[in-house]
Amino acid sequence: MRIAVVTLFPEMIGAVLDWGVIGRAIDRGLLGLGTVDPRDFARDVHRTVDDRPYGGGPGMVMKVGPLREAISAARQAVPAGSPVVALSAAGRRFDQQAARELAAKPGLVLLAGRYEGIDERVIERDVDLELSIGDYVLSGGEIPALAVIDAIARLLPGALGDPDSAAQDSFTDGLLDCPHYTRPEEIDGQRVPDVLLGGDHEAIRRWRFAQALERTWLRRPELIDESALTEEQRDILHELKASGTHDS
Ligand code: 9D3
Repeated sequence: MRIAVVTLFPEMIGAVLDWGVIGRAIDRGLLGLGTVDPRDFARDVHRTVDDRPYGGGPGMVMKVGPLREAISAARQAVPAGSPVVALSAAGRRFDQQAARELAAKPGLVLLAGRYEGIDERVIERDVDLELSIGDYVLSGGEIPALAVIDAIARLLPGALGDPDSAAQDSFTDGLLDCPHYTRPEEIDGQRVPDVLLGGDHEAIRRWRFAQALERTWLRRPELIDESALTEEQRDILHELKASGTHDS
């Protein structure tokens, strides 16, 4: 997959993505990443990329001219059929389902806005989809673009070094993670749960699933889709709901 990010702060993108899973995906050639800076398409002496909003009010708006030219350049850098996705606080919420859908595309143009926003005519004509990463106010689209790239890159086949990691993710897909422990077995009276020390892999599998389900039920009950659970999993959920010992 090839991703081109349109941004006034290209250094923000490279600085984060050279590391870890994404850096490896780039090294392995699974992911190609570039940036296009609208300022490089501004022709005036001040290289202006923003202007005052019609109708007045605070802040500035990203101008159509340099932004459109930057988007065109970005489109040339990705395969045909790659959608243009704007990061916007007013967009549809980005979630794991959206990550899976975007990971199946041949490429993406990600448009990270600054200032109060982007001239609406760019959104109307040049943008296929607007995405938000959550209901809080950030100062621009670069951090959301990084979040979207990270979520997509780790879904690319071969991106996770250990093929088991990818399979593990689907095991508790849509649930919160179970607790994790490593050595030592005991610190200041805090012990690793006995089941994890026993080597009964079926018991461990069931314990981890029950933990994930219990946490999800307590913290994010709206994530649980009972119809997507197996009969064994539904039984664990019903025991959990009946027991009422909800103290974790
Ligand atoms: C205080 C400014 N707001 C007035 C109602 C509008 C606003 C403009 C620009 C809010 C945020 C931004 C910059 N944010 C993004 O570009 C952004 C974002 C976000 O702020 N939160 C969650 N997801 C995203 S995606 C892009």
